[in-house]
Amino acid sequence: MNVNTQITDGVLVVVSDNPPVNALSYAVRSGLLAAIETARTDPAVKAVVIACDGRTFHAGADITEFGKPPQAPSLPDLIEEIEALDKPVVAALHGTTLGGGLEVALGAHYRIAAAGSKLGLPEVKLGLLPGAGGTQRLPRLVGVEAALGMIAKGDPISAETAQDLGLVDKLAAPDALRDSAIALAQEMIGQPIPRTGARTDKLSTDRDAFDAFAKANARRFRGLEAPQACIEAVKAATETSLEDGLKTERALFTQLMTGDQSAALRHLFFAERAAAKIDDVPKDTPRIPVTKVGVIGGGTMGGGITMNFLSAGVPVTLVEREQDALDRGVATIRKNYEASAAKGRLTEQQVEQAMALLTPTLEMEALSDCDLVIEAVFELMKIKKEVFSRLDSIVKPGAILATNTSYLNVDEIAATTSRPESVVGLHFFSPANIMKLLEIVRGAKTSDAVLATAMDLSRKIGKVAVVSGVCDGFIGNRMLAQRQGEANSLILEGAKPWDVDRVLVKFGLPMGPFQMADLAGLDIGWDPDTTASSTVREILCEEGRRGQKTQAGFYDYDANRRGVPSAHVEEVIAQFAEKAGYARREITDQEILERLLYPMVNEGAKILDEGIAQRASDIDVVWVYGYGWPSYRGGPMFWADQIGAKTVLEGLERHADRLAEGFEISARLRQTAETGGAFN
Ligand code: 3H9
Repeated sequence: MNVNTQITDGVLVVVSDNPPVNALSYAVRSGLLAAIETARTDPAVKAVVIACDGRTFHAGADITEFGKPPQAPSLPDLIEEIEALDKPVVAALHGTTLGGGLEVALGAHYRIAAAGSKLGLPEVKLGLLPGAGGTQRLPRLVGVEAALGMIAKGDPISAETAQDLGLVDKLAAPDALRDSAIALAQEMIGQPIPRTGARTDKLSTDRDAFDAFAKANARRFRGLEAPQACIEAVKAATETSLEDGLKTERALFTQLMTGDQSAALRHLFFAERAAAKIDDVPKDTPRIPVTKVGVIGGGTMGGGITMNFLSAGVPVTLVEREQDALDRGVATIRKNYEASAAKGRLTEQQVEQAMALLTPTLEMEALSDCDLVIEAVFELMKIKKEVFSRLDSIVKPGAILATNTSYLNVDEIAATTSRPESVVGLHFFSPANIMKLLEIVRGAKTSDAVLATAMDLSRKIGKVAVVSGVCDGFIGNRMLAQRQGEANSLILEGAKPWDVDRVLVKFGLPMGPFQMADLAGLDIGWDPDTTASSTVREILCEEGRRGQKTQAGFYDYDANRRGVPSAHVEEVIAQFAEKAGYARREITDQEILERLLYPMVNEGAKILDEGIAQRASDIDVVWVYGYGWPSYRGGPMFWADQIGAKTVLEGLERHADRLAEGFEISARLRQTAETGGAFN
C-alpha cells in the first residue's frame, strides 16, 4: 500500500509512502483519489491532512512514467478533486516539495511546512512546465512576479521565503509537523474554504512584465523552449478564467513533453544519477574517511580545487615551492571568496570561516597526515612522477593520492609509488571552483575503496562525477581533440575562424574553438625556443598574438575583451594554407557542423568500445557539465541518437577525404548505424 489513511478526531490523515522521493506514480495518485473519495462520502470525516512518510513530501510526478501511455487518474484531475472538496484540506510539507508535489499542495486549502524544508516547481529544468495547475494556481497565491521566477527558472525556495510570499500559511518544527497539520485542520472545520483557484486578487500585473522578465533572463534562457512556454502559461492566468488557463497550460505541457528538448533534459536527469554508479564497485564498499586534504600547486587550478574543499568545510594544506607563488595563490583564493561576498552569495563570516581552514606551506612534509592529496602541478610526466614518488615517501599509508592531470597516463604515474591502489585521477575543469564536472580517472590498480570515496567526495563538494578509464585525454579532452583537429583543418580549407565559432554558438555551445583558444591563451604548450611557424597558432604566438590577455589572438580585442574578426589573421591563414597546398573553397555551415561534431561522436563510440566510459550517458554528462554542450541537446551521444547513427556514419563517409589523417570509423558506430540502434 502506497497510501494509508486513518481518522484522528474527525481528521482523515492521508499518508503516502513511496520511497525514495514519494513521486506521484499511478499507485499513489489512485490511493490519494480513493482517500479524497472517502473524505467526501464519510460523515465521520470533517477535515483532511495530506502528508508523506520518508524523507520528503511528494517531489513531483513520477518521471519514469513520462513518455508512456497515461493512466487515470491524472494528476490534474486528482488536484481538481482535492480543491473541490467541501471539507478543509491541509497539506503537510517536509523535505523537498517539488513539481507535482507542490501542485498537490496548491490544490489543498492550507499549507503548513516544516521549517528548513524546500518548495519549488523545477519542471522547467526537465524542459517542461508545471502541468497540473501550477502555472495557474501559484500566481494566484504569490503574485505574478514571484510565480514567474519560480516557474520559469525552477529554483526552489525555502519554507521561510514561501511563508513570506503567502505560499505557506504556517511553519512547524519538523518533528511537530503532522500534529500541527492535524490541529490546523481541526481549527478550520466549519470555516469558509479558501480555494486557490478561485482567487484573483494577486493576478493583476503590468502588461509589459512578461516581456521584461524574458529580456532580463535572456542569457539564462538562450536556446531553451520551456521558459518561454512557462511565461505564456503564467500570462494566461492573468488573462483568462482558471478553466481556460488550465487548458492553455495543458496544451503547452503536451507540446513540450513530446518535444526533443524535454527528452534531452529528462535523459540528462537520469544520466547524471546513473553516472554516480560504478557498475563493478559494490554499494557497501568501505569508504576512506577524509577529514584533511592536501593540494600541491597554488596556481589557478590548485587554488580552485582548494576552494571546493574549504567551501565544504574540509581543512586544506596548500603546498607551493616559492613563497611568492604561495602568497599569490592564497591572495587569489581570498579575492575569489570576497568577490562572492560582494555579490551577496557569501557572508563575510563565511569567507573568514573558509579561509581559516587553509594552511599554506612550502613544506611537502606538511602533507604527511592528509587523507587525500591532490597534485595540480605542471602538466609534464617527468614532474608528475617526481611529485608522486616524493608523496609516496611522505604521506601516511592508506591515504588517497590524486593527480589532476588532464591527459597523462595515470597508471604510469601510479607506478612510481609503492601503492598504485591508492592512486586515482581527479580531473577538475577550469575554473575548478565553479565547473560542475569531475572526471574520476580509474587506474588499472585503483582500489574500490578509493573510487567509492572519490565518488562520495565529489558529491560533498557539489560536483557531478563521471568515471573514466585511462587513455590520452580521458573522455572529454580525447573527444575535444577530434573537434579541434577538424576546426584547424576547416580554417585552412577556407572557413573563417569566426564562421567556425558562429556555427557552434548557434548550435548552443557558449563559444567556439577559436574563441576558447583565445580565452585560454594561445601560448599554452607553446615553446618560444622551439617554435618554427609550423602551425597558424605558432605563427600567431610568434607575432605576440597570444589571445585575450594580449588583446590579440585569432580575434582582435577591445578594452572590454570583445573580440572582432581580424583581417590580419585572415591573411596569415590564407598564406599558410597556400604554402601548405590547400585549395581554398566556400564551406557551408552544415559542413562545418558535421565536420566538428560527427568525429566527436565517432570518438565517443570508440571510448565505449574500449570500456573507457561505462555508458553512453556518462559521455553526455561529461560534455554537458564540462564543455558547455547545450543541455537541451542532451550530450553528443544522445544528440547522435536523435539524429540517428546512420546520419552520422553517412556524414563521416561523405567527408572521408577531408578528415584528419588516420581517421577511422568506429566499429560501434557502424554497427549502431546498420542495426538502427542507439548509443543510449
Ligand atoms: C512534474 O512534477 C510534472 C508535473 O508538473 C505535471 C505532471 C502532469 N520521479 O536525486 P536523487 C529518483 S515533473 C521518479 O539521487 P537526492 C532518482 O532518479 C517532476 N524518480 O536524490 C533517484 O533514483 P536512483 C518535477 C525520481 O536526495 C532517486 O529518486 N520534480 C524522481 O539527491 C533519488 O534521487 C522534479 O523535477 C521523480 N520525480 O535529491 C524533482 N525524483 O536512486 C526531481 C527523483 O535509482 N528530483 N527520482 O538513481 C530531484 O530534484 C531530486 O531527486 C530530489 C532528491 C531533490 C527530490
